[in-house]
Amino acid sequence: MLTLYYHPLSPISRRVWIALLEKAIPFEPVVVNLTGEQLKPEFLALNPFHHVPVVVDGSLRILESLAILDYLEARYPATALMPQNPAAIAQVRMVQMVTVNELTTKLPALVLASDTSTPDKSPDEIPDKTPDKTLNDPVSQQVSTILSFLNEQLGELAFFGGEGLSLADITVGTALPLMQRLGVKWLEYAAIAAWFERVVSRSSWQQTELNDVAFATWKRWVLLMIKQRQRQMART
Ligand SMILES: N[C@@H](CCC(=O)N[C@@H](CS)C(=O)NCC(=O)O)C(=O)O
Repeated sequence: MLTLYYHPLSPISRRVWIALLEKAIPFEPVVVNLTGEQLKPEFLALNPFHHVPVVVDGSLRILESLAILDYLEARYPATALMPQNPAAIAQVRMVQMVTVNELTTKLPALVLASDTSTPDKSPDEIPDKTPDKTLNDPVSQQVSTILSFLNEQLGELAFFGGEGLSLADITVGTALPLMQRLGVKWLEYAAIAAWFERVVSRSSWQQTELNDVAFATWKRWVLLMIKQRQRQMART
């Protein structure tokens, strides 16, 4: 049986977790405690970059969430999560890459903006706390550009790439719930608003959604990561 090394608070693991549920692939879940277990030699032998998710299927070990999604699609095609026509394939991959390169890179700034517990922050470091309303700071402007792009890509489609759930829906659909909880709204983007309700109401999303306590823990992890990076930068 396939093994998924993951953590339930990891939004990137959640991509793979949802794909496994959608495809009804049986798997053995192994939680990797991200407060240090990922740095132990046993896990580094699986992923030298100390990240979850990792999938092991027989003698095959795969890291990088998008590579894992491609593997699952090719190996377990019965429930297809990739369209067939060239333009739709390009759209799926484009939305995945925009999520990875543009959208998720804004999450740390949004977490920082929503944090009220760090009095040592200088006001210059604190982005606007209501990005949905003002859209007047650089991060909110960038988020708005991404949402507008996604809304245009979706158009009249039910899902990115066509009428069935795709790998793009899974990739962007596991990042946007975090943005929503951090205060980003997309009321003016009607296609995104309808699509969002469509995906988050699915059983696979419901089964893997963070509760409020887990979300608060995830936010603390991100803040810790930001501080660690700031300390590293100060040392160099
Ligand atoms: N590019 C990787 C990124 C995975 C990643 O950043 N995972 C985070 C959790 S969301 C992690 O394992 N962090 C622990 C660490 O870096 O030590 C992928 O897509 O799989």
